[in-house]
Amino acid sequence: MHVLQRTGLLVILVTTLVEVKIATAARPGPQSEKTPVIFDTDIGEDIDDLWALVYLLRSPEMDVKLITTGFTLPMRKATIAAKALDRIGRTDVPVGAGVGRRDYNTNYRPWADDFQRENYKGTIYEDAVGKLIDTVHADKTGRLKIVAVGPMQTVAEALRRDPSIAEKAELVAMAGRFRYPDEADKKRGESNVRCKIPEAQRVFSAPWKKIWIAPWGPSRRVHLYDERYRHVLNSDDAGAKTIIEVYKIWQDNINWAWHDTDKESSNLYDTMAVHMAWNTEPFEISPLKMRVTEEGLTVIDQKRGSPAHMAMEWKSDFALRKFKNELVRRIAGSLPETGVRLGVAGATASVNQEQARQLLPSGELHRQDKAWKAERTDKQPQWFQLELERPAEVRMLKIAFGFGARWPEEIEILTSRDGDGWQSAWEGSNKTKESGFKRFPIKPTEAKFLRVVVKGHGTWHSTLVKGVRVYGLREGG
Ligand SMILES: [Ca+2]
Repeated sequence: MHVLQRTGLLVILVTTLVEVKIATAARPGPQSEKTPVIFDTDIGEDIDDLWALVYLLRSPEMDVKLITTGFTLPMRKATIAAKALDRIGRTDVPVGAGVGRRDYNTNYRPWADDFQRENYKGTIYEDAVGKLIDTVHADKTGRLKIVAVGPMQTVAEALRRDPSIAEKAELVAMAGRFRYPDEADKKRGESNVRCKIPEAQRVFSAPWKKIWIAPWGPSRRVHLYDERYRHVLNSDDAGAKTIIEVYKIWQDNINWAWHDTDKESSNLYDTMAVHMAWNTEPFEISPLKMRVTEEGLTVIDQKRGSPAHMAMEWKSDFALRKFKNELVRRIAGSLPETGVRLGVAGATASVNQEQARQLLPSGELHRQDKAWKAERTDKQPQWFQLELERPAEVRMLKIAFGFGARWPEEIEILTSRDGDGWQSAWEGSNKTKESGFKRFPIKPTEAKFLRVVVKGHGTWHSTLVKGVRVYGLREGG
């Protein structure tokens, strides 16, 4: 059992270690160094905290100094975090039980109920608040971030005990809601803020070095429901397996949302805040001022609010997909490089359009006499074009050429989001004389349309295409 009270000795030890580390690792400069992080979570309520925790621990940009829990059953939640750390081999990260009511169940039950603190290899502090304060003051990098993804009682209590911590750390919070398409939504607000309103007011009015906010709207869009989810579901990775195991238990425990755990994740709000802590690139970030109202709503208030960097939206759907790829890669290992076969809705061509329309969308390997044919002409270039069922990140084409008088010597593959603007994704010569599908790996590109331009035929031969298949990562099952 490793429940430690704060002692002077420990503080001295931690400080000494930090100083030694700084002295030996000062060379590469601040950009190449890890960001120290305190992760404050209500793990045990929603399942997204567990995804966020695994993602955080798998992010080499971050150095997790402490995990603190809160909202309800803080010690039970600390043991949930500890069991997760044990499962993924990260018992080096200390956990602390923070502030919260004690008469409640967790939605992960009975997952951590049999967990023996006495046998736990790592450290669980009974006073997360004190440990949080110590950790902030022990930081010598000046880059410490508190990533808060639950109702903020523990952070608020730390500020009450020692208001000076705010000036030494940045706050990154999954919190708040700033857009209400529906009037009725206004009553609901966002739960991390609404559940503990005075605490949220205290946290957001404190003079943090910076405040970063991942609000409800864009964070709600983190949802896996395609081959990305299936990749996590089928992964042998200990982090992925732990997430899926608890996700199924969690789904059985809750009655406010239903997800088919064989097909999709729930909304992974908290993962956005973790991502924001090391990479703000995918977000539209507005420097605004915000405050928490008495009713627990978050509002933009340029006069009375606190300055915050608010990620009001993802820069693009592509930016969101890129983030999801990274999330999945870090949790479950690399996705299959070429993705899966994508549905083709239609085809057209510079010549023999009807032939292209009938033959190419199927992805079948057609007989030579059924192939799409370019014309025997010097008119260049000739092409066929595919329209995908929905936009996707395209990664590979397979094309089966037929035995024409000569093979097309040059091929260019172009991609387009709208069928108007085109960009080159692959260009080269096709020398092989294989009769089946030949692979053309292309740089991952978001596209709805693909055009294959065939060059090098002339009046004495034509290009024959017996089939074409497209591979990549798509949105949606
Ligand atoms: Ca949470």
